[in-house]
Amino acid sequence: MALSINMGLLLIFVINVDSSTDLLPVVINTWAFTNATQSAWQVLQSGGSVLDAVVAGCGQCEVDQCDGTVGYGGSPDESGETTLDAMIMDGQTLSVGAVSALKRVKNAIGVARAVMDYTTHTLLAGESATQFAIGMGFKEEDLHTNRSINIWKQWKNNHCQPNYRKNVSPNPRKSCGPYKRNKVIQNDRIPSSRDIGRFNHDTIGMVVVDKNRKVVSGTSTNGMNHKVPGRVGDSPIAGAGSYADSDVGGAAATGDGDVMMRLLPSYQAVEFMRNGDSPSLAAAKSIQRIIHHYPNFSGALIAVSKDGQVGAACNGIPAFPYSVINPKLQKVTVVSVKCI
Ligand code: SD4
Repeated sequence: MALSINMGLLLIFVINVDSSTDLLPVVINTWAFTNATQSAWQVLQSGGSVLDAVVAGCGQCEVDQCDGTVGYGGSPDESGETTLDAMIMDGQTLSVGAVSALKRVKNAIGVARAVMDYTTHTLLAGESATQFAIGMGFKEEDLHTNRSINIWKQWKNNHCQPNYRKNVSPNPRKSCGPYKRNKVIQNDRIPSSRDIGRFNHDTIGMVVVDKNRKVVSGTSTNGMNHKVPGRVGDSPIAGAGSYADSDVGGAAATGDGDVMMRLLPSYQAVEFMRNGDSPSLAAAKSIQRIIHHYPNFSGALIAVSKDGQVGAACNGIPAFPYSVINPKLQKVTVVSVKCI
């Protein structure tokens, strides 16, 4: 904003740079996945769209196999197979493209984008999502690696622990399957949440806002180690894994997806921002709402307003790092927030 004041002969120009222009465009993503942040930023710098930036950023993590929990070769399910969840959401149109339990295709975020661009659906799942991807020209590949095979073998040798089954025999806390249903069902009085740490359960969740305040969010993950085959987490679910609305801003989540998809924390954070909360407060209030129901919840949320203000909140780990870049920072910066 430039303001000129005519004071008789003295003409004073006061240049007041609106601080929000320093904050846009912005790329923010979960964890210290800085290559992903940089890739998204480069797309914006070379004139690419916000959608392209999110696809490039999340796609970078799929190639890098960030922490082994994004992309191929991680989180083998009970049968040893890696399957992928991803989504992208356009805050201008509220269009969403998502894939869940995607098999044998590495570029899950690319397939999510294809669901958005080439169908009027929102989410494709499992083997059918794979067939859609192949039809759209994505390469069919084996997602196993030596690492994922070894993780699976160790799990088998460790009596299939940890294990996500319940109310079945033999006791899933001690033995591998096959399992049969118990006659008596016992459900936890206080719902539990799984132990999620820095290296066992990380999703890339990204939000990009361009200088025209267009907001796009996305996620990509291989889910949870040793999940029951067919399990889908929060990451491909709009409002859970991420949410974007260019009227307000965006948010993205990481952590225990089985819990988060019940409380839609990304949607909730955007709604808190719509009602006037800062991104930090909106993220904290969304995490608080989860803790109210699941005190042992492990996970984190990033949030960004359409003006480029950023914030994050977390629970169940000591601290949560996220990566961010904007014109003010000039380089990708990892910020750590202390958890609740
Ligand atoms: C899920 N939220 O599938 C995802 C995975 C994750 O950190 O790590 N998030 O539950």
